[in-house]
Amino acid sequence: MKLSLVLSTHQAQFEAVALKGDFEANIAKIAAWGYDGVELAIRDPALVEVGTLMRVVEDHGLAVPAIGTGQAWGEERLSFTSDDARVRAAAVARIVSHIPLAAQMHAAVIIGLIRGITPQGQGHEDSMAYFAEAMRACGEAAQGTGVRFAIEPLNRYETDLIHTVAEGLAFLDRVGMGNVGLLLDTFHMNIEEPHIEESVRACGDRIFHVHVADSNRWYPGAGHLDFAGVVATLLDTGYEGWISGEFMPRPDADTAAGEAIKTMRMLL
Ligand code: LER
Ligand code: MN
Repeated sequence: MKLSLVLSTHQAQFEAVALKGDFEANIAKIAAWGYDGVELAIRDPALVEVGTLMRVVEDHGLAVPAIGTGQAWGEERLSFTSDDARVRAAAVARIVSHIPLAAQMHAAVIIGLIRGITPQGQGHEDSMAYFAEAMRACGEAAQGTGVRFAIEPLNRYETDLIHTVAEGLAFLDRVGMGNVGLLLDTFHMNIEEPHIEESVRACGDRIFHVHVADSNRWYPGAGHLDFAGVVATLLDTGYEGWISGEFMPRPDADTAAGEAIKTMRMLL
């Protein structure tokens, strides 16, 4: 397993994005701390200079294991489950527009907050049907590209749609596409899973990506989660992918990023 850190390509409102701002300086720091890769949070690929971005990342010897897409919800309110068909179509188009970039980077595309929240007056099942339809459209658009989508169960305070691994696995069966799997985030799991290790085990080979933050969403080691148990269970499932640090920049971004890799390296 390899380690990466979440970085936004532009100023973001999402506070768990550990480092914002000066992209190249941050990439240099991430490489210097010893991370193998950087997970990029990209609101809109059309606004990103892909060539420059890749040159900076590759010059520092880093890979891009995954692309975060949640800012399109946070800042533009694009959502797979809006009650407005035009918004749903725009959300799908936005995610589909990540595919060429993701293919070039060999990155997974994260489906987190872009699924939205059930609007008032709409049934939960209608939202789930819209969500499944959107995922199938994305999965089909990525056929033959090697790009995979990682759906992230999120805690109840962020969405009403898929909180647990069990709900995530049932949803994968409903979508029925091999290029759609799960992203496990230890912060959300700590809130929603009855037993974190058992839930990791239940995923088998459907884990496409992993986020780590401690119970308080600080860096691993700053709370009370058992990361040794999580890592051992991931290994048991045969997971060979990436573990990405996605935590709050507390007490400050540099301390958090440095402490996180110390803790995670010890366990790997
Ligand atoms: C949001 O809480 C989160 O964990 C992100 O990875 C969602 O895109
Ligand atoms: Mn996450």
